[in-house]
Amino acid sequence: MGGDLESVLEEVSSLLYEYMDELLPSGRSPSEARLAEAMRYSALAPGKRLRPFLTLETAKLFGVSKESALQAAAAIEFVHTYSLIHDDLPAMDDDDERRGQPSCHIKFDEATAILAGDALLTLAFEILADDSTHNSNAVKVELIRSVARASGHRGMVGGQMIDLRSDNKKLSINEIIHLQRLKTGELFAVSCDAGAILGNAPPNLRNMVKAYAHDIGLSFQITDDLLDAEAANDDDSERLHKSENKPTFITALGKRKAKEQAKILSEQAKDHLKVFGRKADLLQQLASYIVDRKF
Ligand code: GRG
Repeated sequence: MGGDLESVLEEVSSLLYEYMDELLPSGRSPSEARLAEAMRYSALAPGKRLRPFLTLETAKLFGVSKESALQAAAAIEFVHTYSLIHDDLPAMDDDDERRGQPSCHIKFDEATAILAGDALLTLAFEILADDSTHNSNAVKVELIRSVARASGHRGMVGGQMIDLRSDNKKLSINEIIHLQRLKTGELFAVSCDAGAILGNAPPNLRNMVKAYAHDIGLSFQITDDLLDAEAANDDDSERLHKSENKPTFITALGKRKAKEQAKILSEQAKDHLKVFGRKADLLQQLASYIVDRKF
């Protein structure tokens, strides 16, 4: 990984921590204390903050103000955090650990985890609609529409539904691509699109950053499947969960081809950014980082 990218990802993490800390409820009143504590526990836990990084970097390509970009970045990270909290619940993936700590429903309880997820999702849209996100209502409506679409039945929730129904099934490679494009790809795509929307980018450039995001989204997922497969060999308990019965890129392609495909997608992603020249250097580096990562 390039030194530049490593330090920028660290900067994004601390910037986001402070920004989200301000946006999250303080929980000072006793009636909201438990819900606020659960929201803060999950949202402020150490994630990689890849989606905020994508929003902040694409926003730079289109001359968006830092405040607008941070508003969108924090909102999308809250949507992502809600999805992780709900994904860990016993009714879904049933995971006891997340981001190196007990999952929200283990630390609190299931009802609190469901409500903390719901509250983070709705807080995200309150943030996007805020005056400080953009001075044009038309821009805000387009942003809200795009984030809602990427999160809902045509995006992440739809992908999760297909995933839950695919246990013990043999899916074709195209079906796996479709599932993953919805489950993780659409949120990656809107993380980039948000920067373009806020910067009133022309449709061709919006499409370029979305195409980049879709390619890195798939290469991210293939790498995730490879890391899961390696964890199964190494007995890495946090990663070693119920992936055995799931159709993955590894079950469809085998390890060698999956690795090749992740690299091809990463190179393809970089090609989409050529039009932006050196301004997109960090986004280019991220495409490589995603396939080379070890966690
Ligand atoms: C419950 C509506 C709903 C959706 C859940 C995102 C998701 C859909 C489930 C997460 C399960 C999972 C491990 C998916 C694989 C890829 C992925 C999204 C991993 C988590 O994202 P990272 O690695 O997480 O960016 P951090 O913690 O770094 O933010």
